Amino acid sequence: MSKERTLSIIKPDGVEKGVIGKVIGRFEEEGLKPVAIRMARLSQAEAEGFYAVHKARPFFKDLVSFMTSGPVVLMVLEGENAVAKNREVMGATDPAKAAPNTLRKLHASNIEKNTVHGSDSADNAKVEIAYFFPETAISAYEWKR
Ligand code: YYY
Ligand code: MG
Repeated sequence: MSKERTLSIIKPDGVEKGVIGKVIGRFEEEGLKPVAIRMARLSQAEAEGFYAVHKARPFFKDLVSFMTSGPVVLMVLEGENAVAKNREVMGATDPAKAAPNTLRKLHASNIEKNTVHGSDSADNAKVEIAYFFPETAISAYEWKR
């Protein structure tokens, strides 16, 4: 086990449904400590760059359009095995296939409007965190609870 960081995004549907607090609260309960948080409305170029790996996929255009449709909450989460832990708490990409009590099962509407993003590997997490946050915007602190 090692302390790790991952990038989380509360997508426009999560912001619109008013579950920002519920999602962040769940991360805190699960040992995923927010060390940077910023609300933003992504530009088309930012969303396209962020999801560049999916550029050739049939859902790319709709994904970019959805991700720019309203504000998002960008977060860096820190914790033991944060990448895998966050993916576990998020649940499967398609909420219909997501395990009970995962964020996507609880809040997502469909495979596109699926409430949260999470990095899928430690290497990608580093790239995704740097895409949105300079190191100086990340706050180191310890939990006392
Ligand atoms: O990492 P994760 O978000 O669980 O799924 P990805 O396969 O990386 O796809 C990124 C994003 O694209 C997904 O969260 C929704 C959207 N998407 C889609 O709209 N339709 C698909 N068939 C697959 C993915
Ligand atoms: Mg992914």
